[in-house]
Amino acid sequence: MPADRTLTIIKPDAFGRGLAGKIIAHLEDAGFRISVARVVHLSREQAGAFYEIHRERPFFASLVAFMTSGPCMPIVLTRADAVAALRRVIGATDPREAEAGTVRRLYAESKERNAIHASDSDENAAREAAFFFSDIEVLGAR
Ligand code: FUP
Repeated sequence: MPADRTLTIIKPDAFGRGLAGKIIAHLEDAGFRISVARVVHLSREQAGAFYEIHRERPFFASLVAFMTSGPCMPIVLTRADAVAALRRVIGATDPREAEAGTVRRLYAESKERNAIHASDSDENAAREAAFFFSDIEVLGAR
């Protein structure tokens, strides 16, 4: 995947509260454009596979329960320097530590129910985009 793409997920807390539109507008205002998007309700197996890297962490079971609690919205976004730019826009994992004006500061409820996911490297962006979308969906328009 080219370095100008990243993967976000509007998580079940934000999606269920009807905040998808506001969050997408926030991302578009920050210069991102939607490449491909869908709404999915993850199974426990799927959520566990997505967060495989955290499987041994104490919060893993709770995180999987949260991520399977309702639909969420994975989106591939494009922008120059996409991965780093999106990390800045979403703010710190814990909304109490997130800077004013960031998505998590505005919309997150807690460190777990934190409204939005963003890939943390180009390598993970490619892996995470491939988790939700086919190559044709991600790269077809290029
Ligand atoms: P981030 O990249 O900011 O989403 O944060 P991490 O990769 O550190 O964590 C992944 C997800 O695990 C977070 F979005 C929320 C969840 N998490 C918890 O629920 N509790 C914690 O103590 C840390 C992370």
